[in-house]
Amino acid sequence: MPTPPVRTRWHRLRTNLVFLAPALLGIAVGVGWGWASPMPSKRSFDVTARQFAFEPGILRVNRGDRVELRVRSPDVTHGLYIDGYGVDGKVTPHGELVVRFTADRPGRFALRCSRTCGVFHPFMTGQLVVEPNLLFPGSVGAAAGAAIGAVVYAARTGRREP
Ligand SMILES: [Cu+2]
Repeated sequence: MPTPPVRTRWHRLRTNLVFLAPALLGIAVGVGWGWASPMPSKRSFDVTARQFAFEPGILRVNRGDRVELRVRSPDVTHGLYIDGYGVDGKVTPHGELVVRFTADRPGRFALRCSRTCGVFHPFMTGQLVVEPNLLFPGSVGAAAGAAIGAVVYAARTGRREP
């Protein structure tokens, strides 16, 4: 019976590769898919616009999210302008401005007050951060890749053994 240990080790390595290669490929495909078509979700923010800041000052969303901003002002009239998204609106004292848009472009975009609201008006800024959203599709891809690897492995061993 010729069963050298070298062959066993090679077989184990090859088994790992059968699992690992599709899993890595799955991650790559998942991340690529994440760039192309992120899973959208709805994100709502209550934003206070006051002299001379937005609260919260940084809004973090994932690419593809449907974003809803409910902006209120406790003092004077302010505006909300978002660079790169063509969003511009006015919020009157104790009024509410509702802005809806889809965060379809990843990156960092400046929020600015677009109505002169006092001496420090030019400093009334914030930031919209749109993350590329790669983690979820990447993990789905890895799971799918590992499943494919398991099926391939089962098919190969099933064929070899009588
Ligand atoms: Cu302002």
